[in-house]
Amino acid sequence: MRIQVSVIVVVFLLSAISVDHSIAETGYKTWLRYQKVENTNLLSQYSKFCRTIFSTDDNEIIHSAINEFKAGFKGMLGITPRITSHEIADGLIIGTKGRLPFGINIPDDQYDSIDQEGFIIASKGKNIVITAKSDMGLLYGAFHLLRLMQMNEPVSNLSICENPKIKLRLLSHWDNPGRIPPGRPSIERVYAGESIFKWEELPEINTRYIDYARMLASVGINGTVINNVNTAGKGLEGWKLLTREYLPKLKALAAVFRDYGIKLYISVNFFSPVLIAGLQNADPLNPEVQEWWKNKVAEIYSEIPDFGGFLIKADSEGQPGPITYGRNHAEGANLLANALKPYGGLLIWRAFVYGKDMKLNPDRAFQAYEIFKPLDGQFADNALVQVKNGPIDFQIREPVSPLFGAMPKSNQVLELQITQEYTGQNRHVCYLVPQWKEVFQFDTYAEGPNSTVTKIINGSLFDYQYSGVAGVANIGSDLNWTGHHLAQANFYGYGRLAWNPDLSSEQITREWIIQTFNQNKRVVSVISDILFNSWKTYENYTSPLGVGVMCGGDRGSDGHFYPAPAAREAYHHANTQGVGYDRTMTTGSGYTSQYAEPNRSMYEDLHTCPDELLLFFHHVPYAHVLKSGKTVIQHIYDSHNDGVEQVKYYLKQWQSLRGFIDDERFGQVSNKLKQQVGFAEEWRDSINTYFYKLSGIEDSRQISLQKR
Ligand code: GCV
Repeated sequence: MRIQVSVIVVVFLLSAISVDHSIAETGYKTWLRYQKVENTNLLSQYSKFCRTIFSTDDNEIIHSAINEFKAGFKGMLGITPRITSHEIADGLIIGTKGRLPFGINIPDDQYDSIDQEGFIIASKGKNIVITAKSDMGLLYGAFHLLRLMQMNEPVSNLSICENPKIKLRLLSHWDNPGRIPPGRPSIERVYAGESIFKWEELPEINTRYIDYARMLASVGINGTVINNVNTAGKGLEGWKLLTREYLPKLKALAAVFRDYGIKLYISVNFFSPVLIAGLQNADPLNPEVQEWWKNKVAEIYSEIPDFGGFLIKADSEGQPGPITYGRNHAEGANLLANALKPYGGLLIWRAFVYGKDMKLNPDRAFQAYEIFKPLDGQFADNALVQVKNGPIDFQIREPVSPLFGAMPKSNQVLELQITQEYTGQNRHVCYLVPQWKEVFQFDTYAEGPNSTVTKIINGSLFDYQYSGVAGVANIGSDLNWTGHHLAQANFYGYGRLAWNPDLSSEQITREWIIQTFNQNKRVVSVISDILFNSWKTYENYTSPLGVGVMCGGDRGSDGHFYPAPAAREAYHHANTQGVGYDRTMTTGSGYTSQYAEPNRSMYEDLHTCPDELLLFFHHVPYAHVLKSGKTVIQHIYDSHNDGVEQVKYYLKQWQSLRGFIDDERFGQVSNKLKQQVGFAEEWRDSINTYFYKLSGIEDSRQISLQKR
């Protein structure tokens, strides 16, 4: 542990003081690499305003901004800027409204157009000015300017006004605190080492926490839930975060995050009053229980005045909840929300609830809506309902959850999964930004056309008081943070989309590649090509046409990595005649009824249901002809065969980058891609054999059969 921390410290120090290209590229610096600017025109343009920084604001967030400028200017230009509070003739001026030097005028209507976290960057004579209504706006402005410079954009005539489009931009860790029993990973579903949060050392702070906070703030994340939503059971100890022993540790982390405008949230256990204080029960209507939560929350806020709030998974997958006491989810949520309310804290209640034993529709996809829709309007105004993007569980392809648009009177959070639990973990490239873009753009028709998910979670469609997006983190203690170098793109892309879901995938991807690698045309084109196609490719060789969960077994993994189609019949309903889950109102589970028109009819009708979701909504014979003209069975064979060829092609493409990027990352990604070819072949063989045996229908291209 100590050794690891000191390695990290050394890497950090090197990153702060040197831009020597010979330094090993570990991936630790992510997109905050600040490589030397080679273009001499740009070098001289940038250097003009980077020698002096004017600032009269003095607080920790401003220090973070200035430190970032120092690191950036040193790396990109070899300049250590002078910081002054005296007027300057040419340089960088940073100041909140009213704290700019005499003679620098920013019209009021420009300030009117930004919100509390927004910023203005403007060229004024020989100066560049960053101004905002808050310190956080300045820090976001600083990261924006540094991004432009890393992208080698001209900065001579700037006039930028930016606001985040979504209020709550959260990261959700599934890290298990406490002493983890042998064999139990310190993070659930992260494939990049152990948790970065070292509970035994806290409140001692290590440098990695600071770099973590920089990384989050650089993409605009403003809240982090540091522990797993599974807080008890099987050796999990997350519930202990509410004990007194942990408060100084939480306080120390909150202080690091505060300097970067990031609020601390924790996941809590519904039975905390019983587990921690030995109360008889945790019934939300028991005054003793209510009092316990109030006192507990008061204790937290006395130490962490800007504490964000609680996230909770209740009555789901073994986690306790209000149902034990005959109370519903809203009653459970309001118990905690009421305790948090006096301090401005938020309570985020997850809607990931399903089960066989709840007298619900047997279709798992049906259940969250069935439970939560009737509770709309009953949640406290500082409570938010957090809904996964799809109705099952972060599959490679699912329809958007019908709960979006169905709860106009309940604040909502969209939950996305950055960590690739079902999408290749740290061994397959699977870039999820294009998938998330589709989710954001999905039209729910809740209030007629153009009722997109974006408008729901930016709060505008239903005028939510609070709303946001949460990404399940893919960060661990590996030096490159995410296990696979290319998985950093998912983290970056998540943050950028949370800031502005309207950014194009192309822009985000280009930004990430140039900052993380370099701007050589071949590098940009090859890596974009691989990233952009990787989602579809993974879908091709694992589970096309919306067929659903196909993985299983443990094989030393976690059951969500290797193919096991026979074990997942409950999800795909394959038999000798056909495949797919009938979720229609006419003959199936009736799930299609949960969508507003025209989505309901579109999914209900076999002929209008999009092919990529066909098997999610319909059970069809193998000979059913798709819109492409192919039969379902031939599509299954072909997509699996093609998927493997696509991965082989990525490997070839990647190998053309030798010498264009650093050897370390080149070699490590090459190895990952070689392994990915093997895994893809295994998926292809397993799935194609499974369907051949079931259907008895030959592959007309004879490819799969020759392989067997
Ligand atoms: C944190 C899935 C995952 C679990 C996860 C759960 C959830 O079931 O496999 O690891 O638990 O979702 O989102 O709560």
